[in-house]
Amino acid sequence: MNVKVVGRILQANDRIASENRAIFKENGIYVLNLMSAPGAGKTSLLERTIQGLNGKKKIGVIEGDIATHRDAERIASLGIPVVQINTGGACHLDANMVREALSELPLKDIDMLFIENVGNLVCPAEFNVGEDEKVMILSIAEGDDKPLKYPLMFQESSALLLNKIDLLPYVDCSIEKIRDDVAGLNPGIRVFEVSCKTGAGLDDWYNWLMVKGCRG
Ligand SMILES: Nc1nc2c(ncn2[C@@H]2O[C@H](COP(=O)(O)OP(=O)(O)O)[C@@H](O)[C@H]2O)c(=O)[nH]1
Ligand SMILES: [Mg+2]
Repeated sequence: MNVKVVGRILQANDRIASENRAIFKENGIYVLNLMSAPGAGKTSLLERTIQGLNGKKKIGVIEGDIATHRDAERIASLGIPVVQINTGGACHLDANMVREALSELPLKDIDMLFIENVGNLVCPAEFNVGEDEKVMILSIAEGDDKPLKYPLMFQESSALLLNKIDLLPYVDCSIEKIRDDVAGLNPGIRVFEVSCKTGAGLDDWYNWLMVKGCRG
């Protein structure tokens, strides 16, 4: 019985996600669903990326959090159109929440939309919201056992940013182990080693985005 109920929820979500996808296509918007555990660096990456792309793409942002408008305020201070969704307890964004946020964004003036999902290593990967790509951040401070313990998100993502590499001297984390395990789960995934604090490694990420965004 439970299985049927969950099946129906996911089907309904997928239907709305397809409608979102049609809206994105109609407006020529390339969409990334950014996922990670809380604190891995999603908002920091967005701040860096907005500056790094330096107006080459017109960026919009949807912020998902259980509570507060703090992340939206960080993005708005950079002059970027942003909508905050507060899920009020839900551990992920779904397609319907994103649909409602779209009416608050100037869609005609956006060509790359980042959706910062709720911090959680499991649920966000189960709900499509109409994105072109799922992108994941794992900070090296979270430990190198995470890909095997939380495989779905790594399997669903087209890119993985290993963030906080400036902390490598201070934490026990093998980047080689992460790379090997992730390659086993998802051979096609693109891995970037970055620091949103120092800016290291981010140029490759910006280039990847520009290539993807032009195709999308
Ligand atoms: N040392 C270090 N700290 C970082 C880096 N990226 C983000 N942080 C810090 O990690 C914390 C969480 O970052 P935030 O972007 O808010 O993560 P989010 O919860 O995934 O959006 C903040 O205190 C950031 O300053 C990094 O590359 N290196
Ligand atoms: Mg955030």
